[in-house]
Amino acid sequence: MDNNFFQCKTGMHFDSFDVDGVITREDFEQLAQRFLTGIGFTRESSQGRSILDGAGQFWDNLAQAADGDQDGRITRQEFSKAVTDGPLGSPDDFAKAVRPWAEAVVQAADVDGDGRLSTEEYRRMLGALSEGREAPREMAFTGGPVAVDVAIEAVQQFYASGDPSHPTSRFFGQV
Ligand SMILES: [Ca+2]
Ligand SMILES: [Ca+2]
Repeated sequence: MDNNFFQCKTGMHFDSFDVDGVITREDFEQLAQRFLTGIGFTRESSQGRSILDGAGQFWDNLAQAADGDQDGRITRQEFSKAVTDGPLGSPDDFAKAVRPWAEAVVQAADVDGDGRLSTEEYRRMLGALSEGREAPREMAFTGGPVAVDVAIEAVQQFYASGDPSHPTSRFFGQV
């Protein structure tokens, strides 16, 4: 694996979470809010509460791994350190940190609760995740329902893949 690619991509993660030079719990609440708006649930719905909770756990995992001075803010430097030689040093580590968020996203997307995402449910999830940007075409399932487990892995890869050839890697643009 090209580790520079992974670091470059996670640098872009930082940019995608950050609006003011540091990432905080608030950025993840906003991530959750944007997803909820995109998929059409309110914060007060059971899906809304799960999404907010999943985003909070995603933040907790990142903070635990990267907030070196534990001031509740992850600076770019702290983030780079965790990704370069720290607890977020591999795509697997990153995928683990993403997991609670990925689970919450997929469960919310499974609107009829049948344990699978139909093409339509999957498409809505992807649209809400990519927030209006063009989603990777390869992530669009055309061949019928996808088991929840498989969809959770796809969302983890969406954030964590360190493989430049992985289709989801293009989500963050050319690197
Ligand atoms: Ca800090
Ligand atoms: Ca379903």
